[in-house]
Amino acid sequence: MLTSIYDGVIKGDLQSVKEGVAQALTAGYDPSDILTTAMTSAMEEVGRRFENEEYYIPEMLIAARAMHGGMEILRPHLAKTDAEPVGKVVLGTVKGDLHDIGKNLVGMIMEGAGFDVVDLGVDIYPEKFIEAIRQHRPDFVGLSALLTTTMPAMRTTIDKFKDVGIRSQTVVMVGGAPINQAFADEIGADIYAPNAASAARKAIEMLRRT
Ligand code: B12
Repeated sequence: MLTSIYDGVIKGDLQSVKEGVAQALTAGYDPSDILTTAMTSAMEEVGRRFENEEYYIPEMLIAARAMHGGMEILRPHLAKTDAEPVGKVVLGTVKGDLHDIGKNLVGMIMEGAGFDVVDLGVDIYPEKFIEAIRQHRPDFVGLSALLTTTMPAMRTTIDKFKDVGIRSQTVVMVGGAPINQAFADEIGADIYAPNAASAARKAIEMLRRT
């Protein structure tokens, strides 16, 4: 069953992914297993094919659309709804970058861990992050970047937080495939997490410490 979801994402077959996810949930598969074993691993394969020029932008786009369709069905199963929020996070993909699957996953997993999530979307300019921080007063601000060319926008965003005097009260988390701990340290981010589960875990650990 998970194989058919995996194949569906790779082929960009939205209908079969949606049906596959619904069936797997009914059959009692763990939602996070469906996500990692069948879906995110399929996106990795899509990336590999793109790199090898077996796939081009249209194939990547339809795979992403299929992934989104499946995630929408999984979302309520990953997210808890009843408990009081443990904290608040503002999330966005930085300026110039349109990739949102990873960021959405971080949002879903953090929601599941009890966070209130304000998702600003993609191509978010520093000014928009600043506006959201002032409005929502989050415990964490999560910046996502998937392109090496948009990694510098993370630094610019953090620098703008300093310029307007909100850096010290803002805990910045960064992530995305090209990001690592060394880069996070270099740009002065507070938390780096390589995946959605560790993002939620690290955020909770930090809240417990404060
Ligand atoms: C799908 C995809 C697209 C889709 C995006 C659809 C969408 N709605 O997101 C489309 C087709 C639009 C696209 C476009 C482009 N893409 Co693209 N894309 C991908 C692909 C195949 C998958 C990305 C993905 O969703 N991965 C799955 C998720 C689950 O993983 P993830 O994003 O890494 O997220 C996890 C962690 O990184 C982390 N994380 C992510 N964000 C955050 C945030 C925080 C705060 C934290 C703590 C953690 C965290 O947690 C996540 C979950 O565990 C990758 C290849 C790859 N393997 O990454 C290429 C890739 C990222 N794309 C690439 C390129 C080049 C492009 C384009 C420039 C192509 C072009 N010539 O037009 C454009 C750029 C458009 C733009 N301005 O952004 C390159 C980037 C190369 C580079 N060195 O920068 C890649 C690596 C492909 C490749 N191998 O060459 N792309």
